[in-house]
Amino acid sequence: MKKLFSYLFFIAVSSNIYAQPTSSPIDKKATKETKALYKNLRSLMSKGIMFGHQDDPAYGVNWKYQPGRSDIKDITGDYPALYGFELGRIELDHTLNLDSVPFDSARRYIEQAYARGGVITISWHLNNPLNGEVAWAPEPGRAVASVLPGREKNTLYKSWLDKVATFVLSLKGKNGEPIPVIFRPFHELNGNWFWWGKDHCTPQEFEQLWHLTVSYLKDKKNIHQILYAFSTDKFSSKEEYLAKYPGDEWVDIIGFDSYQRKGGAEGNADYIKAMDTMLTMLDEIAVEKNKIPALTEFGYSEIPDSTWWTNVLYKAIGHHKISYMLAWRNAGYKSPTETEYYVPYKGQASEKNFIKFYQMPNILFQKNINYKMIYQTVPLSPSKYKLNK
Ligand code: BMA
Repeated sequence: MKKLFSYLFFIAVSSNIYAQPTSSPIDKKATKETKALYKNLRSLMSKGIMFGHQDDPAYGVNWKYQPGRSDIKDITGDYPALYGFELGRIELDHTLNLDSVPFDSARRYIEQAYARGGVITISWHLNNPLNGEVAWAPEPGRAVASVLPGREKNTLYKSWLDKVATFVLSLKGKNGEPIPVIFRPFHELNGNWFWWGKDHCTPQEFEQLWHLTVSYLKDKKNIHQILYAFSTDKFSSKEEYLAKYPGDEWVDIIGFDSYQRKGGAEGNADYIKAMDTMLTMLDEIAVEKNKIPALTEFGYSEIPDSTWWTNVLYKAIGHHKISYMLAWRNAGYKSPTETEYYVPYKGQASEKNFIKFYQMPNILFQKNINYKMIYQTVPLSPSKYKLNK
């Protein structure tokens, strides 16, 4: 009897949100690799946070398009565990995305990363369908409404989704299987800079836009290799976070984007506090809604603080259970007044400290994962499979 009680107690304490057997992607027809990814994103949370980088294999601060290269690899000898890619301008049939990455190269990088067990997430800074300008040119009250069913830009918007669909469907593993991707459209929706932003549509309109997008890709285009990520910008309450949440049946992953903009001791302390507060709220929402939490974009451009990785970032996130974190792109030189990068390159001030961060046992890179652990179904108990650390 005593044994039975201790067994029941063990079951009770060991069952947590990271191992809920009932949870599965919102797409009931998700491919087997997509289901495995979903499950493993969840179960790996008990080991740590997967580290990701936008456009990592495409370019770095002082280089572009050199096969196999990565700023992270230059420093650590290792690749990230997760990669972000961008589809902006695919809607216009361009061959290069808005950051000049050829879509054909992005496809190749995705295939290579997938073969290593890397996780892929895709953003889409799509143009404003109403005025034909960039994503950052809102038409308050009109642009989101214009693409909804029966409205003037609905057909145009669906033709844009057709192009996204063609790209996603072209992503294949070596046995011809569809490569799973985490699609994160309409991000930072609680800010006002994008045409889908806070004051530019009602919650109902945003919800309709989201539903239209997901059901078009999933049911009309029959794409079953997508996990859908909902991601806001920084937020100050759960109510704010959920103001335009499109519903549990429409979202797999929940996250937010948060950048450090202010330097010095005060800037560091503010960032730690803000991140910690937001991650605590995100953790709670994830438990309540049974969703996978992630830090969908983060960074401190040019990382002027040489100990930022362990003294600021790790302090803010290290004790939180999140599936992954995506550092934004190492664009490098953009103009005489602007340089942009979020992970160090060789010789950058925070390089050594990044290596320390890389060695933290709960920060996961390529060396901590492999194809099997991510894309093949494994027993839910993390102790059943080996991490390399
Ligand atoms: C922004 C900047 C831009 C880029 C855009 C989309 O944060 O990095 O240079 O065009 O993201 O990737």
